[in-house]
Amino acid sequence: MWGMIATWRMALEGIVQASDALRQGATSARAVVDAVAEVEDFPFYKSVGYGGLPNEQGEVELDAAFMDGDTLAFGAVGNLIDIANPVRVAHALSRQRFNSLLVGAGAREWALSEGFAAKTMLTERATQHYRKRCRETIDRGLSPYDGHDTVGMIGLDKHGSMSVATSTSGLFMKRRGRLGDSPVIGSGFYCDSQIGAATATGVGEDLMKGCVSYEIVRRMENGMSPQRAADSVVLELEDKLMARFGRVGDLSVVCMNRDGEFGAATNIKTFSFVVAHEHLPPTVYLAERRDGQTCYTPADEQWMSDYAARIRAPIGEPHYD
Ligand code: SD4
Repeated sequence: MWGMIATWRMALEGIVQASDALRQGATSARAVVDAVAEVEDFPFYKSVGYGGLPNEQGEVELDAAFMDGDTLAFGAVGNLIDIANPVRVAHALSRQRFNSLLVGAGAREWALSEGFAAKTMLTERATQHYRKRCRETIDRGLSPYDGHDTVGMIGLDKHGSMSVATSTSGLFMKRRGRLGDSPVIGSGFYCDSQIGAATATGVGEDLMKGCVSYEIVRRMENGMSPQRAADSVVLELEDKLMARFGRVGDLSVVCMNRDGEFGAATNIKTFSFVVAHEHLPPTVYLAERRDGQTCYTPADEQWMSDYAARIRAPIGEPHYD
C-alpha cells in the first residue's frame, strides 16, 4: 500500500506528481519533499513559499519542517528569509544529529552554507496584498491576521515508511520573529512509521495549545481510527479552549495510519484536502463538521474552476464587510 494526504487544494499538483513516484517505488521522504517544494514554487499560493504573504514589516518569513517516521528524525526552519525551498532545508536538517530546528539569521546562514539557493520570495502580487491589508487595517481596524494556509503533507511508501512535511508563510501580518505550529514537532506535524502521521493547519497559537499532531498519532497508537482520532482531538481542543480561554481560532488536521487509512477534521466552514492512494487517484475533498463529526465529499468541477479563478483574481480595492 502507498498513500498521500495533504491539507488544502493547493497540494493537488504536487500530489499528482508525487503519487506517480510512490507508485513506482519512490520513498515517502522524496514524495513529500518534492510535492511540498512544488507548492512552494507556485506563485499564486499566497501562504506558502514564493508568493507567500509577508509579516507586518513587509518581509516574507517562512517556516517549514520534515519528519522521517522510521527514525523519528526531524528538521525544521523558522523565519527563514529569501531561500527558495524551505522544505528542502528542513529535510537536510533532519539528517543532522544536532541543530534540528534553526530560525532566523542562523537558518539562512546554514542554508546558504549548504548551497541552498537565495531567492527573493516577496512577489509583486504579495506586495499588493500587503498594501491593501495595511490600508484596510488602518481605515477600519480589521484583524490583520486573517488569511493563511499551511501545506502539510503525509506520505506512506510501498516499503511501509512514512514521512511528513510542512511549509508556510504563517499568519499574514504576523509580528517579526513569530513562529506558529508548522515548524514545531508534535504541533504542526508528527510521524511514526509504526503508527501513522498527522499534520495541522489553522491558527498556530491555538493548535500548539493541544500539541494536536502528536496527540492524533498517540490516539491512533491506542487503536482509534484516523478519522475518530482527528475528530476527537479537534473537538476536544475546541471545547477546552472555548471553556477556558474564551475563544478559538481555525483548527484543521489530516492524518493517515500505516495501513493508508486516513482522517480529516476541521472547525471551519469548508476545509479542502487532497488524498491519493493505491486505490484512489488524487482527489480533492471538501470537509465540514456536522453533528460533531467531519464529513467530506469530493469537490465538483464548479468548485475547482472557481478556485482556479479565485487564486488568480486581481487584488482589487480594500474590502470592508
Ligand atoms: C501558523 N498554522 O503559522 C500556521 C498557519 C496556517 O492555515 O496553517 N494557517 O500558525
